[in-house]
Amino acid sequence: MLKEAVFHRPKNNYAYLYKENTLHIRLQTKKDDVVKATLIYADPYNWDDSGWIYNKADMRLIASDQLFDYWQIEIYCKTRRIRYGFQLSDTKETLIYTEKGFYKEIPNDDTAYYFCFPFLNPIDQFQAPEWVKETVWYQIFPERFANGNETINPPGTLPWGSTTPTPTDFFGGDFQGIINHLDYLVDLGISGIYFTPIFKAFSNHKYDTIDYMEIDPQFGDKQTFRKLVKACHQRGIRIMLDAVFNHSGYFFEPFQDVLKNQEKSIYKEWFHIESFPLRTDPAPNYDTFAYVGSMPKLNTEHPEVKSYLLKVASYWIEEFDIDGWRLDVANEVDHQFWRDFRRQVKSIKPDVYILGEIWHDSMPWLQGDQFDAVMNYPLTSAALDFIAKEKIDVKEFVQQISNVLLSYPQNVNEVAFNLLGSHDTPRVLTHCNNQVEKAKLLYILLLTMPGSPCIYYGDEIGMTGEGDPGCRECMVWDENEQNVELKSFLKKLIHVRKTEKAVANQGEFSFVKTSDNYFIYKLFQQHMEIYIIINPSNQALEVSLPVTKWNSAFDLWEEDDFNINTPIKCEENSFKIIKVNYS
Ligand code: ARE
Repeated sequence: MLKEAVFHRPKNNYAYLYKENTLHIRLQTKKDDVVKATLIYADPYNWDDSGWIYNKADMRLIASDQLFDYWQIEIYCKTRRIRYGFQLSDTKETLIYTEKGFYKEIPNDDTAYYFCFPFLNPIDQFQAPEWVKETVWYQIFPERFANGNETINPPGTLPWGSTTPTPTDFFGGDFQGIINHLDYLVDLGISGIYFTPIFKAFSNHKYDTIDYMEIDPQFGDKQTFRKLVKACHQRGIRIMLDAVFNHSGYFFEPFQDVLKNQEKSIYKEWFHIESFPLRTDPAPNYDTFAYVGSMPKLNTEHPEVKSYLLKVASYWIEEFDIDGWRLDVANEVDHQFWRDFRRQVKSIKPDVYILGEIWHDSMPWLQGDQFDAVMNYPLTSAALDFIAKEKIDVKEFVQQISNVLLSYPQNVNEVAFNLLGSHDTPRVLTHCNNQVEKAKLLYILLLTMPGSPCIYYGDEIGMTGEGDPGCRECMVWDENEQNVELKSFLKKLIHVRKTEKAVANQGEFSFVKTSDNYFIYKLFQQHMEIYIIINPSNQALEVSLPVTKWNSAFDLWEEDDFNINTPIKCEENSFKIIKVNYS
């Protein structure tokens, strides 16, 4: 056994409180090394004259990546205290792995050897809003969705869709435009909208805030925004806004005050300034987002800044009843700020969704005290590399997805913000080289994998575009120019997700079969399994489902009964969604 590869650590993604009195415990071992892993566990105070009385339970090999195997078990802890270790066997030996190292025999003279999850305090359980699990998001870049009120067009507004956007164009998208098209979103099946920033700002993207308490006049006023939120809520659509708290815009009043009064400004500590006078050339002498001089970094450790931004966060919830905050450049703001942010916003609206924009491993923010989720870009890149770009094979894709899922507790995965693209990336169909069948397979993954899926405006009608600003073209409203077939496909898929609870994050996910050119995963719920077969290859395949028990089966896509005993024909670049019931 390769002992160096064996790893476990309590109170993170390797051991966490999943639900009341229930722990998930995971273990890492070298790939293809350990053949059996058994958990040894009990209440630490469970003793008699012979020593510690422990229980044993076999763990399940749940996934593997390039280097490691991962084992998992769900344990109900009646007394809510637990010490535990692992009994590991390879073909040659059996060893006991504990917090203090490896042993040949199970030590039971002292529970101090063992890993310790001291007490399962309910308040420490990671808890995100339940509604997020069933939500299907739609991301709107307000400047480009629809122009419903030409009288508030900013100066120099171009005719809608007249040209491919440059970084500085304006086309006049606004709130009234969104209100006018809400029925379109309802028809698609959308239940949440994520808006990129809407506060008063200089640019078309509004990430350079001038006033956090005002709506940008090109979008409308507060009354129109209130109307928009209400209209959405009436239609069962939740609203998430973008909080740009890492930096302000150049024309934010406190920054303007520093520019004016330099060292004497009462706001000088609101920013991270290296020296005076402030300059932007050749590089800013103050901290910024990236090297963008027009985005001075805010000093979120400063009590006044913190108090101001927390007031902003509360205001839009209290006054407008928004349902979520997406936090821009979330990983460059201090953790303490986010802890206070969470406490504050959850005290006003306990089921508000807090979504951090982080593209990397985010466990430090997902312990239950800061964010509910992050934007799941690692899933995006695995899916695109595999299906759209054909850069990785089935095996590597499965490994990468397993890695993403194992990086977090299951309750974190259930509310992850899954996306195939955004206002920062090329559009899905462009990644797919305009092959719609590929994009459809990506949507199958997006809508059936654990997490809360988000569709970027216009992707559903087959819009294309490279990265920023190419991905920010005006929404196409002329049906003759929309890919209506793709739209109907997505509408049907959203409907399947909504009607089948196992798909909407209530089912346990696992890969069940991988071959050179296809793979199958399942979503499991009591007495029911949903199998998803994906064949991204250029050949039709005959596939059989690894089902051991079944009473009836149903093809959810074709809406027809299904005979599990006959091999399934899966066309090239195609998929199947099969529901199996058993008693
Ligand atoms: C503008 C121009 C760009 C130009 C850029 C730099 O449009 O063409 O390249 O300036 O001069 C906003 C606007 C952008 C604007 C930018 C700067 O939307 O249009 O770009 O401001 O003015 C990293 C960050 C992540 C960030 C992305 C873009 O970690 O936080 O980069 N995303 C948010 C928003 C953006 C927004 C900002 C931040 C700033 O979503 O829309 O930009 O408020 C890797 C890395 C990631 C990296 C990612 C993307 O995977 O690991 O860290 O994200 O790539 O580059």
